[in-house]
Amino acid sequence: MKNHPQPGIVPEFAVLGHPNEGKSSVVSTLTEDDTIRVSRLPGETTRSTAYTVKMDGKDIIRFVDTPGFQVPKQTLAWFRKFEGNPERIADAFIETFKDDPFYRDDCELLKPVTKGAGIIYVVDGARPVRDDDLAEMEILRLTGRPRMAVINSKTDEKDYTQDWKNEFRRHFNAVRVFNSNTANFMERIKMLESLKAIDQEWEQSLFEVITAFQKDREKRNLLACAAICRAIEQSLSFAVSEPVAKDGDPDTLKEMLNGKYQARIKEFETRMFQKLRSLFKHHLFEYHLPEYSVLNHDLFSKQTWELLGLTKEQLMTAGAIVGGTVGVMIDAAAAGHTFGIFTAIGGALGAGSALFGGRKTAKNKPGGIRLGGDTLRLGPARNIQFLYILVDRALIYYSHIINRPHGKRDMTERKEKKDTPKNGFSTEFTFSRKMICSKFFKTVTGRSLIPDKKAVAEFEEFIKALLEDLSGK
Ligand SMILES: Nc1nc2c(ncn2[C@@H]2O[C@H](COP(=O)(O)OP(=O)(O)O)[C@@H](O)[C@H]2O)c(=O)[nH]1
Ligand SMILES: [Mg+2]
Repeated sequence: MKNHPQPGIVPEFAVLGHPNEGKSSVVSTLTEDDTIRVSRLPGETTRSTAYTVKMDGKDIIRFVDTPGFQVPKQTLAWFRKFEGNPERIADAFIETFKDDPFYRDDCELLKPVTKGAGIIYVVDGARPVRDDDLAEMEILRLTGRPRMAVINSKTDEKDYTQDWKNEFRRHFNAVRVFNSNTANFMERIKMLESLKAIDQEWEQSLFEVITAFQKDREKRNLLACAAICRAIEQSLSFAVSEPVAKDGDPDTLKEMLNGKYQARIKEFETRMFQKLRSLFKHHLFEYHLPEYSVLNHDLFSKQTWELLGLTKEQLMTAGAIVGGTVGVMIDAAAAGHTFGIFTAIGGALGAGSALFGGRKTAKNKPGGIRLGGDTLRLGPARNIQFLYILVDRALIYYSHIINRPHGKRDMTERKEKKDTPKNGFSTEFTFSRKMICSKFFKTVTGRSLIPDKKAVAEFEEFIKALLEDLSGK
C-alpha cells in the first residue's frame, strides 16, 4: 500500500458502500459533474472511475466512484483470516481474487484504496443497519486507511441516523450527514473540512482544496453578477421603433412593436439564465424549474408582477394590465422631435402614464391624428418596477441554480417550498438600496440629467453583495 499523498499530490478519496445507497450521487454532487450515472437500479456502476475536480486547468481533488460491495460477509471472512502484512491486506485480497467473478466488484472497489485513496463510506440513513453493513465497515477498518462515514438519507420518512452513528463510532475517524440531493456549496465545504480531520497528513492539501473551491466560487459569483447586470442594463435601455406609414394603423403597429420589444427582453433574460447555468455547471440536463416557481410565469405576465410584489394599486395606476399582459412603454417621436402620437394615445387612454397595453387603445382610437412622418417608439423602460422585476427574477434563478446539487436527478420538489421571500427580494430592499437602483435606472434609461458614472458600478456592487448573501458566504 502506498504512503499518504505528498504535498502537491492531488488528494484522492474512494466513495464506497452498498449498491444503491447514493455513492454515485455523492460523487456527482461533490465534483459538480452531472454526467455521472446515477441509477435507480442497483449494480449499475461496475468499474471504479475517478472524477477529478479541475480549477483553472489544475487538478484539485479526485473522488473515485466504485461498484457496491457484493459479498461483504465472504470478503470479511477472508480479511479476518489474513496473516500477512496488515498494511497490504487489500492488495493481497485483490491479488488472490482478481480473476474470480464471485469477488469481482469487491476487488474493483478496493483498487483505489490500495493506491492510497482515503475512504468515504456512504450509507442511506433512512434504513436500519444490517449485518452486511457491519461486515463492510469491518473490512474498511481492516484496510487501515483513513476513513469517513457519510449518512446520505434518501427519504425522510424514517430516520436511523442515530443508530448508524452509534455503529460508525467504532469504525470511522469521522462521521458526517451529507445529503447528495440537497447539499449546497457550504455543505460541500464542510464535507471537505471533515475530511481534513480523518488524517493530519491531508490537512494542508485539503486546506488548499478548500481555498481553491472558495476562490472559484467568488469568481463564478463575479461572472454571474456581470451577466445579471448586463442583461438588466440591456433590458432597461432597450428600445424599438418603427416609422408610421401614412395610412398605417397605429394599433397594429403598436402591437407589433410590443411583441418585438417583449421578445427581445425575454431573450436577454434567457441568455443570462443560460450563462448562470453554465457557470454553475448544469449543462447536460435540461434545467427544469420546480413547479412552484414564479419563474414559470412569463416575464410580462400579470402573475409575475403580482407575485413579485406590485400591489393592485401600482398595477392599476400604471394602467398596466390589459388582456393579461403588462403593457410596456410606448413613446412616439417624430424625426428628431417628440410630439403627437404618444401624447395623443396617452391622452386617449386617460391613464396619463407611459405604461399601457393594446386593447384599451383599440377601443379608444385616437381621432384626428396625422400619423405621416411619425415614428412609434417603445422603450427604454419608464417604470422602475420593471427593474425590480428583473432583479427579482435573476436572483430567484440564481438561487435555484446554486442550490441544485448535481447528484440530484429527479425533478420532484417539496410542494410547500417557495422560491422567494414573500413578494420577491426587492420589496425588502432598504431605502439606500432602492436609491442605488433608482440612480442606475435613470442612468441606463437615459433619464438622468447629469449622467452618473458611479451609478452602474454601485449597482454592480449591490448585486454582487446580494449574490454573496444568497450563496451563504
Ligand atoms: N431522494 C433521494 N434519492 C437519492 C439520494 N441519493 C441517491 N438517490 C437515488 O438513489 C438511487 C441510487 O443512487 P446512486 O447514486 O446511483 O447509488 P449507488 O448505487 O450507490 O451509486 C438513484 O435513483 C438516486 O437518484 C438522496 O439523497 N435522496
Ligand atoms: Mg453507482
